[in-house]
Amino acid sequence: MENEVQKKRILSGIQPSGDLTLGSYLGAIKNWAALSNDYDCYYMMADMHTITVRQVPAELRRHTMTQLAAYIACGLNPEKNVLFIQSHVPAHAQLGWVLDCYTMFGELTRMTQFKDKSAKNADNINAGLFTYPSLMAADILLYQADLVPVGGDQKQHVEICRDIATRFNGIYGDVFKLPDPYIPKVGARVMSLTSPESKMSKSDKDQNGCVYMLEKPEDILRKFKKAVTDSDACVRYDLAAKPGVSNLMQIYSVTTGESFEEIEREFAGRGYGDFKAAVGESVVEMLRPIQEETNRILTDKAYLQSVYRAGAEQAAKVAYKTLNKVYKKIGFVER
Ligand code: AQP
Repeated sequence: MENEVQKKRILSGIQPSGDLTLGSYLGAIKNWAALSNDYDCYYMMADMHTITVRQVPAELRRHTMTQLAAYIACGLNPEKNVLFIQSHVPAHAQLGWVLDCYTMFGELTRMTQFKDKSAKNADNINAGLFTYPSLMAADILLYQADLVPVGGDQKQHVEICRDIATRFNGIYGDVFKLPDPYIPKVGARVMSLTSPESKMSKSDKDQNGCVYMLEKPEDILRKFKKAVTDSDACVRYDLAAKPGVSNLMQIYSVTTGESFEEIEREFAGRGYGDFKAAVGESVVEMLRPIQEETNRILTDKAYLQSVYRAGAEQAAKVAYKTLNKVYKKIGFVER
């Protein structure tokens, strides 16, 4: 007799809104790969979220496929993880609409991402950008996820998801499992190399602040050499007073496994030049095998297609089970 303990379930995703960055890797994908053995994992390319900001269609397709190849190259084995494209499982849009009707206008206006993105896209403050959190709640709740691995910036969206689920469960009984955010201790917020007070983002206009996962080594090294520091000339962790240096220390700590104290000792009495070069080298070495593998996988279109098709099929099975339950609870007539 099989007596397997039910594994906890994980759902997460990244928007194919640009080339993946070091932030996407350290804040998300790297941690996902470490979870595959212990959890039942669902990872998506969140293309539906991506169109809240205007995209070039061919680029969106390219980013989606590259992202899938990168997921696999980073160690997300499609045999052990369900890898799928969000728009291939229409239940996301269907539950998203239902949850829109259980999400309050006031709640959505408090979301920092909405405020940030509407400031950045003042000519396109669309309804989708505003209701992004209820679609994200649908993504998570469809799979009855226990945990949602996200960078620190997405914590607020997991919290509103819990609020929406609690409200819905309060009316209809225990339909949704309440998910918890799962935030890495180091790497949760990789900041821009040129303006370390803002997050490193795929869609950042300032290319020098952003290190891309598939970028050429010489460009990566150049960007780290130019990274903003301070006039203190001392490698010391102090997020408030030394945001640039602290960001570089965080990156170096994840790539080498050294603690902040060890890094401070290693670079004591040495200039920032040495330190920045070392951080750059460590990132290049970390990304080298991932870049080679991503480029190799990208040449095999048939394989990528088989992965996302199988992923959508597996995801849909779980998603529709939840959606059917929701439809029944709210009073929709069964088809
Ligand atoms: N700089 C970052 N540091 C740590 N984690 C990060 N994440 C993104 N950037 C960083 C984490 O990656 C996951 C996917 O995020 P997303 O791409 O779906 O949305 P985002 O947070 O809006 O990412 P970007 O790069 O900033 O995209 P754009 O520029 O399109 O808005 C999330 O878990 C996020 O925390």
